[in-house]
Amino acid sequence: KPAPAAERNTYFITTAIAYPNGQPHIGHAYEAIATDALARFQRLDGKDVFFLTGTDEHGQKMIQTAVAEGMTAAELATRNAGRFREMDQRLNVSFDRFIRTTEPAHHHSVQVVWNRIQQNGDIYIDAYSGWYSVRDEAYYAEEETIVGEDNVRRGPQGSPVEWVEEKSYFFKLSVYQDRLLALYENQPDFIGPDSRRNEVISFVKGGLRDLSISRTTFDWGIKVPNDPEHVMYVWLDALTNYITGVGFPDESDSNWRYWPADVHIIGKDIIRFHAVYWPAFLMSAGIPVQKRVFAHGFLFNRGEKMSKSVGNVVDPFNLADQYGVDQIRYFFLREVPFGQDGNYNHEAIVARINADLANDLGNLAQRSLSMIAKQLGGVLPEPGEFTDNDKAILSQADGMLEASRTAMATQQIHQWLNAVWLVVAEANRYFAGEAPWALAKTDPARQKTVLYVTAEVVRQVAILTQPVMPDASAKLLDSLGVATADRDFKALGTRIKAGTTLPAPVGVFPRYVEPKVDIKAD
Ligand code: ME8
Repeated sequence: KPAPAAERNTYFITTAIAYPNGQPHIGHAYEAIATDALARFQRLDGKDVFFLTGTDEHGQKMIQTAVAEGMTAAELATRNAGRFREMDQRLNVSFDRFIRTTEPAHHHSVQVVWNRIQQNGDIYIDAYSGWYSVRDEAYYAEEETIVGEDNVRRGPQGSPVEWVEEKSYFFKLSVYQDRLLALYENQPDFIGPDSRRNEVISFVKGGLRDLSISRTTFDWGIKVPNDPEHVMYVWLDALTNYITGVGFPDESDSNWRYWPADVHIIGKDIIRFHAVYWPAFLMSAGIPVQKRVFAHGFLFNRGEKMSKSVGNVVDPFNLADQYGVDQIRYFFLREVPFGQDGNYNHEAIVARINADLANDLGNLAQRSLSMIAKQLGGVLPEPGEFTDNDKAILSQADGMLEASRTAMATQQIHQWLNAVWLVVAEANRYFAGEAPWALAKTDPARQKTVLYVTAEVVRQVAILTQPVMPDASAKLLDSLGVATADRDFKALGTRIKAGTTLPAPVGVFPRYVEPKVDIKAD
């Protein structure tokens, strides 16, 4: 039995595992970036972090696409899983393990889960007849579907459903209703944000039907033990990745110490699977349930201009090429309150890059560091006695860590960035008010103090922005002469070292300039 988190100091965080039936899109990129920022934050804060991501490769949707593309499901999965991994690498996503549900170890893990659920008396055989959405890989009750004007019956997410009738094993989900409600009651932070929690509670209160957990009309999946005519329902298979990824069923695996997961980061469309089915499966199999599920919102590209003028920038690789990796990471996490839907367009991205990064943070760093380079021989000056203004800005900088921790403990990523940029704005006011450029002649000692204080605030900001902009923050810390060992959050409790010779300052946050369009004369 794993020790409580307080003793363990572990932090296990996951993304959903994507269906590799197509190329990764901006929604996948968003989830990967956000989860990465959360993982990096906890690592810098001294936690022993395990970050799991991967691909969900079985199910009917995969076969349908494979057939349409004239390849096998296995070939399709392999081709696209590689692309998802490349996307993570391109976006600087620091996963510890990339799991594919076609791995033999995962097949074994899911079969062990099945056997345990069966031994617990929660599986019976019957026939399913009802609605199924291949796009969502979900069964829906009749009353959850509606027939639209186009005469197509659709599920609650708007995807078409089809009638399915086949022999199937069932999981006794109905008997878990009270235990699930007790879980939500006793662990009030089990589901975030609150709006999703309420949605789940009312779904469960409405009564749970037993869940069909096997299919017999296709064979692309994990075989049911002792009944190879059946493959398991893809969601039972997929959800189990979260424990396979840390060693299950080998509970002596050193990674098993990470379970239960601290948080599963997912999109709002799959909350039911994570907050209802998954804990019920775990309870039945006698495995501790995860601590929390957090559902982010959906991204929409509303700016018509974006796709027309600059091509298909919805592709995450193109976005990274056009704007820069750190820039898009910053944009999405700052712009969209985590947990809510968000819009993005070219103008909004450019505005964030130029205002927040180039102007506010970039100029502050560039102006103070180039003054140190040009007027103080590139040596970080020794400060004199601090004035009230110095003390005020330093104490605001010192307050960022707690504000950030509080925000990140509940995945309020945007609030962490807000807290940091409030200090950046304040530091710009401080810098402008103290006017160190004018002090070179009138009061050189005071100029040194102001530049020291500014460099210290920039150091703290750069340490705290590493989770969102790993490369740019590292460059900033390089230009401040901060050693690699002094870049975690513990180093926020110290002050920057005076007397260090700094490297020549380099611009870290270029302004976004519209590419020139050639206008042909003819
Ligand atoms: O759901 N904006 O896979 P998936 C934001 N295999 N997030 C989005 C999005 C958008 N426009 N579109 C999708 C699956 N997502 C299952 C998960 S987990 C055991 C199995 C999110 O490829 C979506 O909400 O359809 C989900 O969290 C993730 O991308 C993968 O979606």
